[in-house]
Amino acid sequence: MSLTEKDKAAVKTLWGKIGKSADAIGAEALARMITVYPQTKTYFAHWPALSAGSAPVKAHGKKVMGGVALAVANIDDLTTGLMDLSEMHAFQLRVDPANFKILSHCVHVVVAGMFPNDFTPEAHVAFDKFLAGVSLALAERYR
Ligand code: HNI
Repeated sequence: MSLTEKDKAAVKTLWGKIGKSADAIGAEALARMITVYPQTKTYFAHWPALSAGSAPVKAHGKKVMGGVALAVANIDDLTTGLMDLSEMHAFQLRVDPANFKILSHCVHVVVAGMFPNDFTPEAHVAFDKFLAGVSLALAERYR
C-alpha cells in the first residue's frame, strides 16, 4: 500500500492546486464529518458551537489541514513526520483511530466537489493512498 514515486508526485501536484484552499477544505470536511457521522461529535463536546460554519469548526478545520500539509512535507516518512500528532491523538485526545478513515473520506468528498478538474482518477487514487498512509502514521503510537 506504500506510495510509489508516481503517487507522491501526484499528491504534490494536487496539493499545489488545493493547498491554498486548505482552511476552507478543512472547515467543510469537519462540518461534514460531524453531520454525517454524528458519533464523532463526542470528541468536540467541549466546544461552544458545533454547527457547520461555526468559529471552532473553522478553526479546527484549519488545524487539521495544517496536519495534512505537514504530512505532504513529510511524504517520504509519514510515520516519523506525524509521530508527535500520533502521540497527541493516542494519549491526550484519545481519538479512536477508526475515525481517521471517516475524516479522510470527508476530505475526499470536499476536494472532489471543490476541485472537479484537478481531482482526476489518477489524483484520486494517489490522494486515497496518501490519506490512508496519514491515518496509519497517526495510529502508530496507539500500539
Ligand atoms: Ni485531530 C487536534 C490533525 C483526525 C480529533 N488534530 C488536532 C490538531 C491537529 C490535528 C494538527 C491540533 C494539534 C495541536 O493542538 O497541536 N487530526 C489531525 C489530522 C487528522 C485528524 C491530520 C486526520 C487526517 N482528529 C482527527 C479525527 C478526530 C480528531 C478523525 C476525531 C473524530 N484532533 C481531534 C481533537 C483535537 C485534535 C478532539 C483537539 C481539538 C481541540 O482544540 O479541542
